[in-house]
Amino acid sequence: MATVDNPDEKRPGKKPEREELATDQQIRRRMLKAFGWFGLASLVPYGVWKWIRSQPKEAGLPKVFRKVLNTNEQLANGYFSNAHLAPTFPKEMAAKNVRVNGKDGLRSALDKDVWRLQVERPGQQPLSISLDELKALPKQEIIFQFKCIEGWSQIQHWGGVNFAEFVKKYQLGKKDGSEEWYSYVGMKTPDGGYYVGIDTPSALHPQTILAYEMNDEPLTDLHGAPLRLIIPVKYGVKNLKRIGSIWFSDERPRDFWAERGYDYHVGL
Ligand SMILES: Nc1nc2c(c(=O)[nH]1)N[C@H]1C(S)=C(S)[C@@H](COP(=O)(O)O)O[C@H]1N2
Ligand SMILES: [Mo]
Repeated sequence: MATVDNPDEKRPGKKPEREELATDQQIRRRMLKAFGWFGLASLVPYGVWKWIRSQPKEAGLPKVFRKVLNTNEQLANGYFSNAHLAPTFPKEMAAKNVRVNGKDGLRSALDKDVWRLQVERPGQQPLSISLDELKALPKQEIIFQFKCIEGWSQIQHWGGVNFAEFVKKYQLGKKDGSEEWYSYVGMKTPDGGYYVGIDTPSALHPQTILAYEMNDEPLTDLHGAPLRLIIPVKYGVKNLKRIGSIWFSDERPRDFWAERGYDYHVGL
């Protein structure tokens, strides 16, 4: 979004609106920026990059990106959020007192010793993954401006596993025996009290992580311990805290705030 660098332009308390989206000129500029592959590639772990690039191509773009060009809604949301990198900041700029917002799905106690990430897979047994297994994957950190649609933003520092790396490691997201991706990822808290749906390209964006640390410490309960989603190309609402389960699907997953009138994609 044009407003990414200047959050003050956002109208506090209002829902994000389509007309904030780009002019033709901005679109052309962003296309250049977006598909300067070399630049983008340098930010993604090499193995993951090779894997995304090796996807079947349509008109010169890996299908997973091309797919989001196909409808206007996704042109407005997934496409740019996928290609555009959120600005990052030096560690010293990260907030020490990190805001807490939203306790849906967090109200019951959680036994972190028995917690495991459930991954539902069509036609297969669910996977059950421990935090230690996730921590064994390469750690990725990000310091970026977290934005809530209620009108506040804050520079925050998170660490965890790159989501695309996780998907690759556990061979998720593609339809059985094919190279075709499911369109969405769904996630919910263990008690089902909060849930989000995310278009696959945004989930595979190089800055999307499954976070288990904030400011170099394990997550606190109110920030989503033991594992939360950090997806800088989306507003706060999509950054689900306390992930219980994850699944890929072509059916648009239920989304807590979309059901309460917000735009489903709420991309930046
Ligand atoms: N489980 C759960 N995750 C959630 C929410 C929530 O209510 N429950 N609120 C969302 C909203 S609106 C925001 S802005 C961020 C806030 O994350 P924070 O509390 O770490 O600042 O969490 C998101 N994830
Ligand atoms: Mo929010």
